[in-house]
Amino acid sequence: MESMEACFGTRPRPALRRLVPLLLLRCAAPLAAPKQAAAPSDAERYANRAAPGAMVRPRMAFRARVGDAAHPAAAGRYRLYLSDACPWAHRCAIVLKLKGLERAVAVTRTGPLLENLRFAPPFDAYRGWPLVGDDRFAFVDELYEHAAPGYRASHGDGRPSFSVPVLFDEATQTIVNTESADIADMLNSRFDDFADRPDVDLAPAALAEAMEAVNAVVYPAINDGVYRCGFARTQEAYDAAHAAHARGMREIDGLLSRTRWLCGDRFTLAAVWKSKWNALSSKNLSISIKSKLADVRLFTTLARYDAIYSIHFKTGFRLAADFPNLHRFARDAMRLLADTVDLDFAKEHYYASHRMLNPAGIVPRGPACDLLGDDADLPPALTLADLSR
Ligand SMILES: N[C@@H](CCC(=O)N[C@@H](CS)C(=O)NCC(=O)O)C(=O)O
Repeated sequence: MESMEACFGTRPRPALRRLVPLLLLRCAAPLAAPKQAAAPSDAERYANRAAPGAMVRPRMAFRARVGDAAHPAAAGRYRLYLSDACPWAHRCAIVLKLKGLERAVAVTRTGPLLENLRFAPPFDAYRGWPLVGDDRFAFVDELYEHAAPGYRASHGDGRPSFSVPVLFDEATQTIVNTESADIADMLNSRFDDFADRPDVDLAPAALAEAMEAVNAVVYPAINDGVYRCGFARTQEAYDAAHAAHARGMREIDGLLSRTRWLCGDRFTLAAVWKSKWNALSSKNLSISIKSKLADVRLFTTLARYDAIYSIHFKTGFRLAADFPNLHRFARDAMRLLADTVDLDFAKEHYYASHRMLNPAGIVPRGPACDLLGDDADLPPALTLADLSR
């Protein structure tokens, strides 16, 4: 989320380092179904407190679930508000497509520019995204206010978050959830009775621990890591964010030199993290897993990386040149997911919405970053059948 509220945390510890023991524990635990109850969000668990001026995401206000008594699963009842610019919303668009839910869940898309986005107060004029073809709401702020009257006022002088994705319940006229990880999981698992492809399963319960282990690096260091670089407000915060990001990119690139997907057909967590955790290898921790939601999450960041994050967010790397395995992964996934990517639209959003980072709103030409093209070096493209249970 493009949160601009600074966090003046005091502990200068890179986020990734704090995650290592967590990842270790999670990987060592027996595989188990995910617990639904009151699990903290990624944002809460991996809050970025690396340095004064570090970006911190606000806690998402809406975390209900389809399948709860108030929100039973049904076709034609829910609407998803998405922006093709947003990597978090992109997760949901991908799951929607792969599951074949386009007829069961309505979708409203946004225009490219956040209306009156500012870095500092006052935030009264901030409207969020314009909604395309919506006859009820012109901007996302109206949707939030309709579903939760007083939402803007509840933020006082702070900037209200009018983020997408939003999963909206037309029957109750309420927002169910605004957290992409939750929404993607719900689309994957709660709408099977209405999906064209109910057999596609992007997050089998048996692999929950393994996916979580990968996400524990991909989320803070890569998905959110690029934002932590881009919205750092001090050199110190940027340096800390960049160091954690660079480390995560190198580690995931290293993992992908050995597997096709993040949780490739078979890999040992000990091998993945061997450089840091030699002690682990003696414990023979091996988990058999296939391509899962973790890959979706990595892809949405990589698809925007060269054209946007490396320039606009000062992440400082070029995928193709600097991370050959991440680049191979992105090209491989792109063959199945190309029609969910609109890079020109995303570029316009980032460069022209974030005037505090790019005052003239100039959208750079290039760099050339066509992930499609000659794929003779890649295995046969992933198919929907490959994703089925
Ligand atoms: N935690 C949220 C973050 C979503 C998010 O950051 N969305 C951004 C676009 S990339 C947004 O809508 N920002 C506008 C705002 O927060 O007002 C999620 O993963 O769903």
